Amino acid sequence: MENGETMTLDEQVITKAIIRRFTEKWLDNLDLDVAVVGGGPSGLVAAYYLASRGKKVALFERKLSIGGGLWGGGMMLNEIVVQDEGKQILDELGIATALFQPGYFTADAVETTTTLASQACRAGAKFFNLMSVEDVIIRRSNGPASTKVVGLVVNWTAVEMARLHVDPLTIRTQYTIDATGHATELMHIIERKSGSKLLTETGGVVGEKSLWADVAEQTTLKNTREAFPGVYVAGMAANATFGSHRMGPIFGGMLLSGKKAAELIIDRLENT
Ligand code: 48H
Repeated sequence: MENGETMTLDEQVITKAIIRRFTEKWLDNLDLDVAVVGGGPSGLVAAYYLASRGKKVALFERKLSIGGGLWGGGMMLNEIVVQDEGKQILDELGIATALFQPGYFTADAVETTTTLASQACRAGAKFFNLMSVEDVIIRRSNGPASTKVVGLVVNWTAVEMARLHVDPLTIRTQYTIDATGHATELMHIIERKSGSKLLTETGGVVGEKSLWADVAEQTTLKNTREAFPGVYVAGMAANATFGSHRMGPIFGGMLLSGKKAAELIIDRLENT
C-alpha cells in the first residue's frame, strides 16, 4: 500500500481467491498424462519424476496429509531405513541420510515425507488431497478384445466418510499409477468391475504375503509394472497385486518403485 496506508482485509476476496484458484487448478487437471493414486512414498516419488520430465501429473490422496506410511517410520519411531540404491534417490532430492552400518542408512521420516512432497510440487505435480478415487473408467482400445483404463472417478473423502449419497466427478488420464499401498484399491476395483483379467498369474489380485524384507525389497521393483492396460502398480500395491511379501519399515523399494513406474510410463508416453 502507498503512503503507509493500511489495507483492510476483505473476507469476500479471500473466499473468492480460494474458490477461483482451486477451480482453475482443478479444471486444468481434468485431462492428464498420468494420475497417481495415493500419496505415500512410491506415489510421491513417481509424481516427482514424471513432473520433472514435463509430464502433466496429478496426485490424488484420500487423507488430509500427504505421506501415507512414511511419517510413522517403524511403529511410530519416526526414522526410516534405506539401502544404497534407495539412498541415491534421497541424495538426489536433498534428503539427509546417516550411515548405520554398511548397506543400511537411516533418514528422518518427517524430513523425508515433507521433502518428497515439496520436491514433487516444485517439479510441477499437482496435489488433490482429501479426494478419494472410488472407481475407474474403462474403454475399449485396439479392437474389441482389449480394454484400457482411461479415467478415474473421484469424490471428496468427506462424502465417503459421511456415507452421503453424492455422485462423484471424473478425470481423464492416459496412464494411472495405483500407489494405494497395502489396500491396492484400484486393482481390486478393476478386478471386480472390468470383466477382464489383470496381467497377473491368476488374472486377479494375487495378494500380499507375510513379512520378508530381503525378498520383498527385490520383488517390489520386479512387480512394478503394468497390471491392467493403462494402470501401473507401485509400492506395496505392486507386491500385493503380483503376490509377494511385505518388507516392514525399509523404504528403499518404495522409492525405487515410484521411480521405475515413472520411467516406464515416460517411455510409453514418449515412444508410442
Ligand atoms: C486416494 C488413496 C486411496 C484412494 C489409498 O500406504 P502408502 O504409504 O503406500 P506406498 O506403497 O507408497 O508405501 C507403503 C509404505 O508406506 C508401507 O506401508 C510399507 C513399506 N509397509 C511395509 C509393511 O510390511 O507394512 O500410501 C498409500 C496412500 C495413503 O496415503 C492412502 O490414504 C492413499 O494411498 N489411498 N488415496 N484414493 N482410493 N486408497
